[in-house]
Amino acid sequence: MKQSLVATSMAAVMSAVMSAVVASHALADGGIQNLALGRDASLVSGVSNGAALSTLTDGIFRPAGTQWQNGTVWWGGTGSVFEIDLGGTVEVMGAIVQADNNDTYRMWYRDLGTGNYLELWTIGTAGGAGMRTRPNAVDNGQILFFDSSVFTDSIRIGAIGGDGSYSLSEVQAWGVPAPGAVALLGLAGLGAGRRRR
Ligand SMILES: [Ca+2]
Ligand SMILES: [Ca+2]
Repeated sequence: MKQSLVATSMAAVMSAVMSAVVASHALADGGIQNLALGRDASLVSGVSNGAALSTLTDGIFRPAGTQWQNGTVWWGGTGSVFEIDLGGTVEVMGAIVQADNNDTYRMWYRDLGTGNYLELWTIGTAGGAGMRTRPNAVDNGQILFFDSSVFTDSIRIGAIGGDGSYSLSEVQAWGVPAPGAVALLGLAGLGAGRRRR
């Protein structure tokens, strides 16, 4: 009998948590924003040439097909990694990146528990030439939504392969700021507390 009550109680807690998760995402659909906009970008390793790193997060794309070194942040080799400080804990759901068309880039996010940077999006090549937006080369507003959102405070991006000549002009991380994340963590704590009784 007691076990049955515990099971029922746990089911109720899990149901509440899941409802909150769904509600959080429903809210996000209306309030999603570019969390990287205006945030500090820095060079973690390697070299950077051309435009200021602030152009990575200024919300402005280069005209599609712009030559790769024209008004962009550019470099050679795969040693350069850039970091964007998201200004606190956020929930990142998707991203948009404009980069040289004929290379593969990768975006990582900082795991809040371990501090390690984990793979978030492998950004493939795009048709055409020069600067091209991913995921949609003809629509700078289309977001690539990840299979699952991540809670983080920092993302990194770099080139992982291509012709050795790399460039970026815009990096956007779309999602919701801290309040949603804090609410979720609070609910998780509530569930843990009830389970201990
Ligand atoms: Ca830009
Ligand atoms: Ca290239």
